[in-house]
Amino acid sequence: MSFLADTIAALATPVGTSAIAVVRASGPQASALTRAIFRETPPPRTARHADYRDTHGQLIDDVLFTYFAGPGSFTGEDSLEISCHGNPFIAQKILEDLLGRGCRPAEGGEFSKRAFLNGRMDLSQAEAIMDLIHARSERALAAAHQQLRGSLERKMNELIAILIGILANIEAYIDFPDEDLPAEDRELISAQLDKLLAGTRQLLATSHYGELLREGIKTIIVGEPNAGKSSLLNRLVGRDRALVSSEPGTTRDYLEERIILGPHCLRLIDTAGLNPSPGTLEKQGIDKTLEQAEGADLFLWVIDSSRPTPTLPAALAGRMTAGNTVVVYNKVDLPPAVCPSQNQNFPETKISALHGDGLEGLSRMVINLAESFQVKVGDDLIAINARHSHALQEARLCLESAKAKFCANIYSELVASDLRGALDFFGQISGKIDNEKILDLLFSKFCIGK
Ligand SMILES: Nc1nc2c(ncn2[C@@H]2O[C@H](COP(=O)(O)OP(=O)(O)OP(=O)(O)O)[C@@H](O)[C@H]2O)c(=O)[nH]1
Ligand SMILES: [Mg+2]
Repeated sequence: MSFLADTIAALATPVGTSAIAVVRASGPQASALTRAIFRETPPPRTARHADYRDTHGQLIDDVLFTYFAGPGSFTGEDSLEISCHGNPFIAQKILEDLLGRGCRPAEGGEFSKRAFLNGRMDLSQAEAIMDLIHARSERALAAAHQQLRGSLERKMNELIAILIGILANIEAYIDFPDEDLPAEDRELISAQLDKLLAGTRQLLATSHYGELLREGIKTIIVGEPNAGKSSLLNRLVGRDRALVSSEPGTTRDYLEERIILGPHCLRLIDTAGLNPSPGTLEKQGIDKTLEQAEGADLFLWVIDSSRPTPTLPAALAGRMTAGNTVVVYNKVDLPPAVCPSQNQNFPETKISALHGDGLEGLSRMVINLAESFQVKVGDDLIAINARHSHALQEARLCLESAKAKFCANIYSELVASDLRGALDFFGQISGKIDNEKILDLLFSKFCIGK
């Protein structure tokens, strides 16, 4: 493949001033390059300290370099990694020198793409590398590590093995149309189809959790004006992010901040207070609150405990359940009004956003709710992404259609054709099908040098 005949080079660390910067090259010329620049090819995976001189003998920097021999390297090819001082000017000079010696600039994700093409990892593992780089929380990191170590790949292989077993069984009878499948085979195939569907649905059920891990749990702070919503946001964020004032209706437009709570990442959203008789501008703010509530995963309902308890608009209340809401009685430093419990089922807690009391209890409750969003597949923490979800939904449709046809005793050819469709969609997840488009789309999302 001519694509792999090139030796590619790129900066592997962000552009900017730092202690060190890493430039790397990968491809058939890596070994010759190492010898040409450093006058030796040391044993693989052994760091060496040396001067880096350009082709004119001009010193660029003293560097640490490591040579990696294919096929046991990250990309599966011979590679060279050079750690220089973290001055973007130095890193650029080294990169330019490598290009001058015959390397080509790497495209975004090209190192990982080569790792995939050289069979060093499947597509789900390549994606896990991207998840690893972008993980914002401990849990997201754990899921990325598990995927990188093949949790999703193993599950998919399991499903693919069952599917191929059924296909083999059915296709054996296609060549003999006069023969019916024996009753015991029909029962077995039916049970295996159910198992496949259950496995597919189980993976699909992790899709939303995957989104929460990658984007953060969308947590919306709601309540009546002046309840202390912005004060709570500021407490949780740890700085004065939102305007706070004794005047009701301070927050008009919603604002969002990411925070880490225990092992979770939250997209915390402060909203306009729900005033039952708002002015025009306030009304617009409230509409935005309701809009935000539509896609919210978690609600913090802030109530001013020194005032009579308000009720929530029905549109909002309809989205809130004991499984996604914490009722936060705020201003407990003030004498309490007589307010009955809002809902026996909602977890409740008391805080003073002004003085910072009760925040640990609130955090614990939020973490508990966030924990309950996690979906496990066996012992593995699997959280599929949008691409996997799309392929699995298509596979599920094929399997459902196959099952319906099989039960209705429709020609085996049609059942087999649906099953082959499902196999193709399953194959998309590992990338073990020939589809350039998927590859280009996926790896173009990586950064240069990865
Ligand atoms: N005593 C006391 N006052 C508080 C507490 N929390 C907030 N306040 C005060 O209540 C007032 C309103 O606080 P905000 O945080 O602006 O309330 P909000 O819910 O964001 O209000 P809107 O944006 O208008 O909907 C301010 O004067 C805060 O200082 C609390 O725990 N105790
Ligand atoms: Mg506010």
